[in-house]
Parts: sequence; structure tokens; C-alpha cells
Amino acid sequence: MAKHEELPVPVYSSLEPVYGDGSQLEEAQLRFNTVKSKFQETFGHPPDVYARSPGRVNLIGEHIDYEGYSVLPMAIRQDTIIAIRKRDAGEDKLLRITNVNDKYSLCTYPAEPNQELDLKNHKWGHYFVCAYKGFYDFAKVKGVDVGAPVGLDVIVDGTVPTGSGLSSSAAFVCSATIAIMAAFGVNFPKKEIAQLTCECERHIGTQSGGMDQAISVMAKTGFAELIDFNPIRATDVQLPAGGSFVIAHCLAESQKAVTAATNYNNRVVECRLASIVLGIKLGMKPQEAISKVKTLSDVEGLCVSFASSRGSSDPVIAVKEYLKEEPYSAEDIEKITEEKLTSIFSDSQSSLDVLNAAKHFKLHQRAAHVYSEARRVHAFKDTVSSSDSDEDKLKKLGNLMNDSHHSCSVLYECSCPELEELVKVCRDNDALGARLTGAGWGGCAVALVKEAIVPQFILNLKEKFYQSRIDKGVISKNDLGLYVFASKPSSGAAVFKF
Ligand code: NG1
Repeated sequence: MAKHEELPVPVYSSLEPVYGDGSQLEEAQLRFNTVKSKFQETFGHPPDVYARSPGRVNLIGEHIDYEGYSVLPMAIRQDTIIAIRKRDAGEDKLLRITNVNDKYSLCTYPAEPNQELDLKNHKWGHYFVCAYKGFYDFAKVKGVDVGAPVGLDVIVDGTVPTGSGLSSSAAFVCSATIAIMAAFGVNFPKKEIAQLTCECERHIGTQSGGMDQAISVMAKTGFAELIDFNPIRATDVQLPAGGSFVIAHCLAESQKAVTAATNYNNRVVECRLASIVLGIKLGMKPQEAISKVKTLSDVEGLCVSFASSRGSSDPVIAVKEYLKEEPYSAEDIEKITEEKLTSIFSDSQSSLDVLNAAKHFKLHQRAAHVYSEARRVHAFKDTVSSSDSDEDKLKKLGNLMNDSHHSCSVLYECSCPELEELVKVCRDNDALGARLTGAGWGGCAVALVKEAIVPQFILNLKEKFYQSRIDKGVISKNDLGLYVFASKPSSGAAVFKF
């Protein structure tokens, strides 16, 4: 039997295979009905086809996907639905993108796959254009003739909260890419779509690692997935019985695309610099390191060899030896690389933006986080498949999540005061472990909680974290269910043709 990542995205004629037969189905039916009638009302035609792709919560493995390391997320039930119609050749050649939520106004773009996105003027519709550009690039590479560009009518309905670290952007980009593919009558193996959608999202200007798109496309109901990269692969992970993951928003929004130069992309650049410096310190010629070393995983072998001379297999030993704890200035690094940083990154405008904005670079801390977090992912997977009792497994998983948070907060500095407060409230209220999830700098925390105490745990969070915010008018009491909820592993992307 073909592995599931080798299969194409499933095409269904009813909602049940994705939404089950309970209250989730009812809710989904309502959403699809609204999408269909709004489509007809706006564009004067029904849609040809629908796609949906879910958000995700990352259980462990933060900020290491772009360094080539495995991560361990699960899909959540919140998703993005897209309805699409390919316009006839005689109609306007425009991409018209609207949303069920009036907060997002109609966006119009030319049906031109080579258009440049105006990244300084960020619009929600840009994410659809990322998918559109990526689809044409991919079709070209695959040698698939999809004909001359035609207009597309599109309606979007998303339930993944934005800026929350639950990957609303990947749910949107994946759903859009799959909807476009379905409108053009093509489908590809899921692992290829996972790769393609990751490249799509880079058109928005973040140097995205690929985890979110991979899980959104390849998720399976009932399983978390260990996602490996180069090549992309998903391995089912059955979580121990008796535990539940509660997702809670700290109510600080993390605007990843807008803050890329100082936050997300900054860390990608720091990791690259750390890996080049490590490569040079461990014997590579500066020129060779600059041209060959892209990620910390590229120099892990050298670090491990060094560590073995000290009786260890931990690459962090090399980090401690060769990267100073004090922040590096650009000049400090240039003395080692013998080349200007602006020249090393000359082919990437978003990296040059990082260099422009950065005062200094914390190479030691970032590398120590990445190597230690990569190990925690495997410890998590090994714990799940060990012969320990479920109770012991849950305890160990909780501890790994706590260690991960500490590393994100102290070494990677991607937390914020609201997340710190929320994680503490989770732990003070009997979570086995709690950590920020996703890129951080706002957004959600995920807590591992014994299933039996979930309702009480959520009530405690309401009282200890959310009530004061409700009183201040930050959120309304009625919306609380959007900000704190328990989540089970849900299914991945799908196409619907009714
Ligand atoms: P968020 O911002 O939570 O969707 C981002 C990246 C991931 C990964 C995490 C950090 C995108 C689309 N996603 O996730 O690839 O690097 O941060 O682990 O950029």
C-alpha cells in the first residue's frame, strides 16, 4: 500500500469523512451553506469546487523546522474553507478574493502568476496570491500544462484564529493551493503539495520552515505526526491515553509577517550565522562554510565529532566551546567569515532587512536552543513509543514540554510577558506541562492536562487568566470558547465536489 504522504489530497462528495457525524458536522454544514450562498450572491455563479485545510498546534519542536530538524505537531479542527470558480476565457482576467467575514474586504489582483506582491502594503488577499504564484511555478517544474491564466472567483471562510501560533496562514495558503489545483483539475502526492505550499508561503516574505504546511496537508484523524524534512515525511504518533491538549491564547497577537525582520527572519539569519561560524571554528575554510552551510543541521556532524572528543554526543558541547555567550556585532562575525554579512546574504532581500534592523546577534543561545530542541522532539517520540505506563509517559511528555518552553523563552527569546503569565497559570493549575506553541511573540500556549480534569482546568484558566481581561474589555465573555479549548488530532486537507 502506498504511504499516505504518497497519496493525492482526498476528494470527497460529502462532509462526513472530514467532519464526522456530530456537532462538528452540523457546524460545517452551516459554514458550507453560507459560503455557497455568499459565493452566488457575490459572483452570480455557484463555485466549481471547495477545499479545506486545518490549522495546527505544535506539541514540540519549535523554531527548528527551518534548520532541517523534525517537529511534532497535530492538526486541529479549526480550518480554512475556500470555494473557487475558474472564470471563462472571455471573462475578466482577475483574481477576486472575498471573505465570509466582513472584516476582510474584497481584494482584486491581476491573473498574472509572475506579479510581484507589494509586501510593504500587507493585505490578507496576498496569501491567496502566494498560492497562485506557487501553483504556476510548480506546474511549470512538473511540466503540467495548465493553460493560459484565467480569472478566479474565490471565497474564504477561516476559523483558525489569526496571529495565534496555530497557523492560520498555512491553513489559508494550503487551502488556496489545493482549491486552485482542484479548479484546474490537477492533484499531486501530499508530500509534494507540502513542499510546494511551503514555497508558496515564502512569497509573503517569511522564511518559513515547512512544518505548518506539512501537517495541514498530511494530518490524519487521531494522530499527531512526526514531520521530517529533506525529504518531507510524516510518521503517525499515537498519543498516550488519559491526556488531553488544551490550547489557550494569551491574547497578544503575533504579527509574523509584519515583524519578520526583527523576530522570525531574524532568528533564521542568526541560525545561519551560528552555523557558518561553527563550521569555520570546526575546520572549514570561510569561503567553503559560506557557500555550503545553510543550517545548523549541516554542521551537526562536525559538532558531534567535536563532542565525542569530550566523551559526549551532544552538539551543544561544541556550541559552548566555540560560540561566545555575549552577543556578536556584525564586525565580530565578519572577522571570522572574512566576508561582509551583506554580501553573504546578498541574494535574500528579507535577510538584508534583518541585517539592517539588527543591533547584534546571539549565536550561542540560538544554536543551543536548536540543538537541544531537536533532541527533545526525539525524546518525546521515544517516550510515546516506550513501554512506560501511560501515566509515566504523560509525566515525561509534560516535562519535555516545560523544558522546551524554557529554551524558547530564555535562549530563543520568542516568548512575551502574556505567554509567560499564561504558561505559569497552566502549570499552577495542574498542567503536566505547558509551553508556547508556534512562532511565539504572542499567540497560544499548549498545555498537556489529564483528561479527567480538562473542564476544571479550563474553568481555572478563565478565572485566573481571562476574567481580568474580560473585565478590561480585551475580549468578550461570549468569545471565550475561541480562545481556550481542548483539542484532539484532526484530519488534513481535502477537496469537496458536491
Ligand atoms: P506559526 O507562526 O506559528 O504559524 C511559524 C512557522 C513554522 C515554524 C514555527 C516555529 C510559518 C508559516 N510557520 O509558525 O514553520 O518555524 O513558526 O516553530 O512561517
